[in-house]
Amino acid sequence: MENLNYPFVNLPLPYSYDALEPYIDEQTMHLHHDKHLQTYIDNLNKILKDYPWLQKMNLEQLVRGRFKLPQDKYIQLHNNAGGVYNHRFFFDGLSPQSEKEPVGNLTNAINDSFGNFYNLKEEFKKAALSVFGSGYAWLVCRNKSRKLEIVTTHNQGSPIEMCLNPILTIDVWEHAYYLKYHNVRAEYIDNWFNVIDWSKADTNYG
Ligand code: MN3
Repeated sequence: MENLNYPFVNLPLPYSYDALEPYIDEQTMHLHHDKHLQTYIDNLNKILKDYPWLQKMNLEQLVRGRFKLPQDKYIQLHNNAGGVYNHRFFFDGLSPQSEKEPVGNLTNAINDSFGNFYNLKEEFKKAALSVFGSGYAWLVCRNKSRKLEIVTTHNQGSPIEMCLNPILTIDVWEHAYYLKYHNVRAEYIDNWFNVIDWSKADTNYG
């Protein structure tokens, strides 16, 4: 990730808006990146403008931090910093040249933790479907044990707040899929598996 410090800018996607068709449609990508993520970025900058001491923090510190601010300001900061971090992580984890299955060290780690890739897919889909309302499902690892786990977060909560190392995520807010898939989140999840950048996921695993 680049541009980790204030002022935050909306970095261009690493692929064209229509590159993930037919799995994720062009119009959704435009709205999701240019409107939704842009709003998180604008709001984050607006809050930080009033707090020069917070401008020194990088994005991860802003997501993790428990800052002494008025309650409403703290909630706004937390939601918008999480919105920027999570969306960048989500978009960066997609690719039109998906390998369609795990690569590198991550392959062994998935087999160790889940038995095989098929089981991971089943469990991941179940988790992504279980998010009530808006949120994300994540493949993460614990920094010490290196063991893989699937977790979900609500709204713009992020696993980095729980000291978990994110590897892969799916955004299951309705804005991520409603235009194309309407209420059928399961179909969106199935199709998202076709555009995962497994090399990036393996790099995130390290
Ligand atoms: Mn989103």
